[in-house]
Amino acid sequence: NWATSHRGEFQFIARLSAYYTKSGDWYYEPCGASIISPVFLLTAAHCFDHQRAAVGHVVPALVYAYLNDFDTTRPDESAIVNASEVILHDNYTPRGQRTDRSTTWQWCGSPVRSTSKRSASVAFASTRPPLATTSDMTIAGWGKTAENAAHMNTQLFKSTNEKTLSLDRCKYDTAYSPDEIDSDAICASGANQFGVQDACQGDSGGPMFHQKNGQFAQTGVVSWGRGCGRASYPGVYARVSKFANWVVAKTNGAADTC
Ligand code: 4AZ
Repeated sequence: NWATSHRGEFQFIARLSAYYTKSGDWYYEPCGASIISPVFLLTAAHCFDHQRAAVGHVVPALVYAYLNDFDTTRPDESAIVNASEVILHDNYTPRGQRTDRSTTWQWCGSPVRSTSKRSASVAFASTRPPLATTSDMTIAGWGKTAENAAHMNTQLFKSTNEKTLSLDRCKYDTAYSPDEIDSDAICASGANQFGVQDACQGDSGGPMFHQKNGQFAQTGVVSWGRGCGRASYPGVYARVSKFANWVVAKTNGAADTC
């Protein structure tokens, strides 16, 4: 069920604010993220689509993360960090290049290196496999709670009992066409007797996770889906186990140096 979390329940979740200019106007793109080391956040590459220059890297000057945030109207100013580096996965293809499948290429996570050590005081989400030891996952974010909602939430919401689907089930037992779902994706459905709980716009980049031995382990990164909460279209997440080695390679050795 979608429900408000309580302050401090998921200390490894951060909220991203990315500001960018287009045709002289300023825009702002909200996303979720997870804290995976003292200085790295993991999020979805497509959160940086608009900042991706023709040469293929982003300008991180105006990327902020609110660590362990809860109420967006009352942020902890001391827990705001500025990204010093944004690392996009090489296999990531920005949306817009294939207009008919505009949302199917959003699955690669990107760690954001923070310039602050502030996050060392909060919990980390493990991205090491084995991860999907249970199909009972939780997602959390500030995104819309329904496809037709007008606004994002000001408080961090959570949906528990998200069930992961096998790759074959997602390919063949949903309304997606099989070639939309590749092995780097993991689908999850939050259908229950109350309806369907699903990630939605604004949740992108945030974690799908479960708790194991008192530790949060992250299995997915909110990526895309056809609409939100449609019974035949489960949420699609980046499959973290497929990127765990990449995350380690990109973050090792820099974890203690800001
Ligand atoms: C989005 O637009 C988005 N139902 C994220 C997740 C889902 C749909 C849309 C999954 O960021």
